[in-house]
Amino acid sequence: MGIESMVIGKDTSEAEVKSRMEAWQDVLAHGGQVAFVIEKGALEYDTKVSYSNDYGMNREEIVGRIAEAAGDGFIVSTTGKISRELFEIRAARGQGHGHDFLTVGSMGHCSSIALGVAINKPSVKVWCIDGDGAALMHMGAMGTVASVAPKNMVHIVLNNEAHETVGGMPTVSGNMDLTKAAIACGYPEAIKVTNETELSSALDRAKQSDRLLFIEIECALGSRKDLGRPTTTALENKNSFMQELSKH
Ligand SMILES: Cc1ncc(C[n+]2csc(CCOP(=O)(O)OP(=O)(O)O)c2C)c(N)n1
Repeated sequence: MGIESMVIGKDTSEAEVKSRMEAWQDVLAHGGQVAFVIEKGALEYDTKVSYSNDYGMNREEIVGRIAEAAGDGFIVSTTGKISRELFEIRAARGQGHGHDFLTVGSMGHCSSIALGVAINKPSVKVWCIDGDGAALMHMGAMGTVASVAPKNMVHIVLNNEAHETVGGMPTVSGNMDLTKAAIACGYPEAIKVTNETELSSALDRAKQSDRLLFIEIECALGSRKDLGRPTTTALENKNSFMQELSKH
């Protein structure tokens, strides 16, 4: 792409950055682009930033509950730790991964992918597990999902009011009402879950429901320190998901 770059690591000095900036003046003066690539741990702050919300339910436990409720259904999960947690839950339970599509990288697109599956496989139930940041990133998808309103789809948003996967920076979902937004978009039914009891009844409702359902679940920030990453490639995941779907 013709973009000059410099990797900044732990040992890079300020002088090195400064001299590279000077060397790049000519590129910038001619409308060119330059990039710094910052390695993990390269930057430090004196003040520790910590994010929090007021919610109590743990995201990984909620994902586990949804996987249990989904049973033989198919799950399309969003980018980030939600999919990583789902992958590890399946492994811990000795289950395969063929009923899960992990939307690696494509933040905001899992409800659109779930919609495509739901339209084309009306005999299976499709459970979409979204994040608030991802849902907000491509919120237009909610209007599309609601306008099609597949009877066999459940759209769940785990709302921790943050981009937890990448550090916990707040989203704007704390200033708005996603459940009301879903109704305004045209979802025929939308439920907000704030505690364990409501979670159980919402998941029961989702199992029985024969119309498009939206569920927003308030959840705490944080995740396991030792949370791993899927051990299968995205291509393997897609192929096994399609193979399982083709049986229906
Ligand atoms: C277009 C795009 N921007 C940024 C990212 C990096 N990214 C991966 S997960 C994530 C945060 C997702 O936040 P949310 O959907 O709220 O889920 P949470 O991590 O809080 O569970 C970000 C910013 C990405 N994958 N794609």
